[in-house]
Amino acid sequence: WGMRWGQSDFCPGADNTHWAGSYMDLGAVTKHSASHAKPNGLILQYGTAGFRTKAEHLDHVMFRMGLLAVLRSKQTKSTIGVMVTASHNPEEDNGVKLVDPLGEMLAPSWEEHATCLANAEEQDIQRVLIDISKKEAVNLQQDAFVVIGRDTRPSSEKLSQSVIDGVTVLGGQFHDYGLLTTPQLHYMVYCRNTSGRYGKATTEGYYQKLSKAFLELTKQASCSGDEYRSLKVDCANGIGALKLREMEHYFSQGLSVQLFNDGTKGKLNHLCGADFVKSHQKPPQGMEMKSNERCCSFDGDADRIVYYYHDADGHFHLVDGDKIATLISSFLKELLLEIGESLNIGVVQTAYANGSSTRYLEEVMKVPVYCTKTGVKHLHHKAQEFDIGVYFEANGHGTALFSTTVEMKIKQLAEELEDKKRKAAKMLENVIDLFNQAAGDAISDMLVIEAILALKGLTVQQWDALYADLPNRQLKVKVADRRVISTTDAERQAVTPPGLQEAINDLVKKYKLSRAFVRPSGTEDVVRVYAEADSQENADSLAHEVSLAVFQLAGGIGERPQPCF
Ligand code: NG1
Ligand code: ZN
Repeated sequence: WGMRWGQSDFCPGADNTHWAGSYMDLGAVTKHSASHAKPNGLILQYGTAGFRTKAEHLDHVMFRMGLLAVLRSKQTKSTIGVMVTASHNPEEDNGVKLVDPLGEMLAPSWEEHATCLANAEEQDIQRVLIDISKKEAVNLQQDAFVVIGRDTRPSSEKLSQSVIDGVTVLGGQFHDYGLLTTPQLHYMVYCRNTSGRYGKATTEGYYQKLSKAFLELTKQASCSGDEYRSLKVDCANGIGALKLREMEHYFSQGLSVQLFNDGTKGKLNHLCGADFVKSHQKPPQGMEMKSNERCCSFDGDADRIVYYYHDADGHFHLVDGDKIATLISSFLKELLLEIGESLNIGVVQTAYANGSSTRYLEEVMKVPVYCTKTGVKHLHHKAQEFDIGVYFEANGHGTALFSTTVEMKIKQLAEELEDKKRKAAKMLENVIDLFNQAAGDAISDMLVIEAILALKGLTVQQWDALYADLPNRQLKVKVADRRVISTTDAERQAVTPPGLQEAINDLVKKYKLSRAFVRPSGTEDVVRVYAEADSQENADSLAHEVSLAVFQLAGGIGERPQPCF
């Protein structure tokens, strides 16, 4: 829920100072904590992407997340990750999230501990640490290991030092990877906790694993010499630029990338990056686009990607996360058909998925589609239920997960089957290696997409033509307290405030092929409004009318929403 000012709800805890004091140097914690003091009255919540707010308010949170990471590491007897980033948010913001042992988002009960610890007053810190240790049966004698990564924000280096301070004061060991994309940090954590089976826990290991799989795949593409493949990449002036530059020569035989917004001039996420392109539905500044050229944008920490192009008439076409999911799942489905194994495949989306994509997946491709709440942890979790689970948010955050059974089966089949099937099984083996199964990853997704396009001989226009997106619009409304809006049915229905859902229903009825929903953002202090309809004009007007209903019924503040299109 981002940031509030006021009094924090007190997190209870018995006084066990004596017991814990023999394993934690609580005196040192208190002393160090004082140099990472919490601004008076500031209350933050561990939201869908950890803590996020203005960088200047985060020093105490970083220190405390260092402490928490040590406890989580002791409890899971595994390496825990801490990533310092605010993704697509403005450069002045920052954030922090913890990464669990298999590269996943932090478990929900620990999100609560994180919130509690972040909001504790100075004199309560010892007690909160002890309380968490007791509740979670943390063996304080256990060793702890934490790995840390950060994005390119000016504030990130100092903030990651505060994390390290927290880790060391509780006696934890650490490795600071320095600058990393968010998905690279997830990868490192996953590698370290699977004794290297997933890969080597270095950037070099990451580059090699992905590039090898990519080159194995693309060398099978039966395209002629004219198909020297190239792609323009808008790096949002972020970490993606640095890492793609480092990696580029590992895969350049299969793909040449041209980097824009590489951070040498522009400001992070400013008028560029995946979030800008998706929400404004226009190209980023600083990119030279020729007609029909394939282009893509990363976000500020390189865990999202969207594609786009200008057609011959100069019209802009966005190829978003939904179309990426469609391309990937149809490719995987075809491979499975060739291999002849009845493995189940499912696609996971959120309410933001374009209605056309859901219809196409279900009706044309006959792939089961599931809808979860916004936030990758929900999608990731659902995707784990399938042999092959493909999940994407419309904004371009997603990946594919393969169950251990699938991985083992495919490895076996790649050795055994007759020629054609073996080839398909080998291909799937490489596809599995190319995906970052710990988190959505712009670099990995980009290589997957490029490999599929090459193998299928598809242009970006042909890919885009799979189905036509329904025109849609996303808006934000400012309200006094966005918690007055609660939702159900994977956020597609508003339960409170009273009358809001009825109002939305009535508005939706006025338009054709229409749908609309509202939900409180988990990363910004706003209510998000989404609408789609048969034309852009209608989608815009429906979104505007729903915004007005939110403003009236959910305590809007500031100026009334204006029709701005
Ligand atoms: P919120 O602010 O809760 O809508 C946004 C994105 C999510 C997810 C998170 C984390 C939209 C509509 N929402 O969440 O999909 O990516 O940020 O970064 O794109
Ligand atoms: Zn991101």
